[in-house]
Amino acid sequence: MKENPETTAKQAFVAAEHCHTLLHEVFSRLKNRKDLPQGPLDNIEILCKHMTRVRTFTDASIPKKIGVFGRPKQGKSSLLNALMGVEILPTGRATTSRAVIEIHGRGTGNDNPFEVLVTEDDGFQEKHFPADPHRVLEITTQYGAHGKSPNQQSAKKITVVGNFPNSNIFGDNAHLLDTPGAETAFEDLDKKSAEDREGKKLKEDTDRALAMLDETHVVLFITGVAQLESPSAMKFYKEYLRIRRPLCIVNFLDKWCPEEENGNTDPCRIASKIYGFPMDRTLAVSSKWAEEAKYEKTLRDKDAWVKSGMPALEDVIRRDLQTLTPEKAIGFSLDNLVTALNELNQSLETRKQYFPRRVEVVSLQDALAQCDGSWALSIIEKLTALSHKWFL
Ligand SMILES: Nc1nc2c(ncn2[C@@H]2O[C@H](COP(=O)(O)OP(=O)(O)OP(=O)(O)O)[C@@H](O)[C@H]2O)c(=O)[nH]1
Ligand SMILES: [Mg+2]
Repeated sequence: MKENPETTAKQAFVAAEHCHTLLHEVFSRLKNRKDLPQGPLDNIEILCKHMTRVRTFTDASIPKKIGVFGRPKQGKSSLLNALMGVEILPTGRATTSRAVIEIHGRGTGNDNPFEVLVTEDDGFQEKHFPADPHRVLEITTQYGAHGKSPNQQSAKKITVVGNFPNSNIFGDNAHLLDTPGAETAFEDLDKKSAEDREGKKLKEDTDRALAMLDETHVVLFITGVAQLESPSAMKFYKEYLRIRRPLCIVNFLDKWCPEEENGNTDPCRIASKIYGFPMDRTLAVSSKWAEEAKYEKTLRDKDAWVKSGMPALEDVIRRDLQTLTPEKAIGFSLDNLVTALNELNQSLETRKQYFPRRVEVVSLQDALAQCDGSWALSIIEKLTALSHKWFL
């Protein structure tokens, strides 16, 4: 008899809990060892954090949030407009995004107009039904940006719900988050005392930024090619983002001048060196080229779109969204755990102290045995092979 999908999802979720326990126990045994190389320890911590996020999806209807973080004016809103395939977020040199803007895609076949929910600073909420994207942009500019005109009103959060036929991201039940330059809050907080008024405001901004980070499942960290060495961005990345395994995006590719960079044609390589970004998670894009290639799929210049880096970015985002499901996350975590344990560069006897314990492995295998699907069987086989090594 075929299992009901809800039971199957629950069983996969239980297996994810056991996998998280296994990772957490390994990390607890390792974390205070100063004599071990930091890289593999960091990677195991990242896997634990990843599993924490996977465990928030207790139900398939819970959306996955993709958030863009970076210094002001690095092109966060422009990048999101390109990923959505429509210009509904305020961008520009003069305006600064102020409110958090969350965008929900409705999925195909639903032609209802946009809905925009504005939550003002005092908690008051109002709903708008703009007829077209241009009207949405007017609303997000009026409430979500400041610096352009004295008529602008402030809002804490804006939620836009709509149809995004030019986007390849929303199909995975994802929400997008545009965040005001979060890391400046951390930088300035260092300088200001939390006692004075401005300090209090910054403390609020910082707390909000951290809360936003905690509810973001796929973190995009964006920096312009000209700002690669910004100290506040580096600090923010190292302290808060690195552990969340972000996708690192180097924007303004159209401004990259290889002649000025000793002929180096790859800004990702430089960014990766400066920050320690993993190369396989670093991408260069130009939101300007994406806009020039045209957002509308039917009008799009395909070569120019590829050159802008957007299709490659869409692919890795979708891949990351996949790794948030227990089915993918468990296999992915175990593979990476094995790599990290091998990288400890210790003798087998020393490494054995950190290997998963038999009880942790058996609990995970038992939970996987209850799951329906070839994915679970292949992980059970993998674990059996590993057990021969771990428990000899
Ligand atoms: N040449 C070029 N300009 C870009 C690119 N991306 C963004 N811009 C421009 O840079 C300016 C800032 O872009 P935004 O998207 O508003 O940046 P932001 O990070 O959202 O800014 P804040 O919300 O104020 O923090 C705008 O004038 C954009 O048109 C790019 O890839 N190339
Ligand atoms: Mg912005």
